[in-house]
Amino acid sequence: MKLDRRDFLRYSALASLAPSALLAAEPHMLQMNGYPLNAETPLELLTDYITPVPLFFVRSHWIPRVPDLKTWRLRVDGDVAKPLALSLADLRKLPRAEATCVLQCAGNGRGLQNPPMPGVQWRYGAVGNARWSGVRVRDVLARAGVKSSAKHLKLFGSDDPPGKVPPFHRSIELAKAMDDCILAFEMNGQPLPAQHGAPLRLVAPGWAGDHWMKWVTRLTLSAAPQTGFFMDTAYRWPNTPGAPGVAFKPEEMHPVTELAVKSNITTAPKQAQAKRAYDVRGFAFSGAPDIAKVEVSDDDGATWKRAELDARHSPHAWRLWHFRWTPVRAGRATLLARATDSRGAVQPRQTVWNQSGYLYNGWHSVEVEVKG
Ligand SMILES: Nc1nc2c(c(=O)[nH]1)N[C@H]1C(S)=C(S)[C@@H](COP(=O)(O)O)O[C@H]1N2
Ligand SMILES: [Mo]
Repeated sequence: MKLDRRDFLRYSALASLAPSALLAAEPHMLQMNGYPLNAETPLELLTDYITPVPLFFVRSHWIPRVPDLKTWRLRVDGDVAKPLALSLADLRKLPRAEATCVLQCAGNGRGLQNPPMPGVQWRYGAVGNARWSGVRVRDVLARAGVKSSAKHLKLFGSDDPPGKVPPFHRSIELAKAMDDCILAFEMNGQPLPAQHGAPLRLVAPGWAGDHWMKWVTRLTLSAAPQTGFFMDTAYRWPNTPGAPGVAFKPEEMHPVTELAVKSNITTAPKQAQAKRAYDVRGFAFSGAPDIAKVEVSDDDGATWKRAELDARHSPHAWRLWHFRWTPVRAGRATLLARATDSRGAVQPRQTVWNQSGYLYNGWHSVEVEVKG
């Protein structure tokens, strides 16, 4: 889908509105609940290499409190030689860094899990691929002087939940933060929109969305990870997953980090004529830096044919793919897609069930009515 003038005007208007206006979903988005704004993209609209901002999913635990740029500073403290308070202008003086990569909510696909579990019932569209620009975490931290005791980077945003509800306080392993994480102030070449974390958010290429702190106000270096609900209870994955329905205690689990290899079909005919060729399209991504292949099956996975991968790519971006499909006979056909990543991980038929429904990546199927 191309961004037309109306979309553009709507986006510019949205970007300049007060935070309370951010509670309204874009007209084509699928709003998941009443409070706050959680909206996923209809899968059939995720056909662009760069997902336009008006189509990009939004996941916010609480009503955002977008910082006032005049007074906003990025504070850096904890196990550092020199605590910092940087304005956006200060950050802009550092070397620019850019990454085109996938942002996917850990819970994308939760609504497809069986047996089901509570939580936002995301289906396919809590994912997008964007061009993020800003500065490297490593360049910011170098200015503060990281002490050798520091092993984790705690991140704080300006959003503040009501009453005794736990705040969205998180930390990320310092090694990952120093490797390839970016503090982004632009998305797709525009100032970072308020709903996506203005003025500054973390970009953690290849890692699930819970690490991508929005509205960042403070970074604290420490020897131990962050504690609290969003570290100790939420966003954890069983050390040894059990059968569907089996739940584990937090200490039998570890934090969700890398995304799982996954492919979705965005474009396929609803009805087809036997022996005619049709376009089937989709995207594929993984926690690994690239996708090695995507295959399509129309015989329940007995045989697979390779799809063609689009040339556009950078580490942890998604790969668009397409496949020319010719149904051989009349009847109901089921198209399946499965991806293999650059480390050899293959998308499984069935996702690994887990009690919070994270990282759903079972084979995606699409039904087609074929006429003779
Ligand atoms: N401060 C803050 N950052 C946050 C969140 C939040 O609720 N508060 N949600 C996280 C989750 S779970 C996801 S999936 C991504 C979603 O980013 P998006 O809304 O830009 O798509 O932001 C992450 N960063
Ligand atoms: Mo998420």
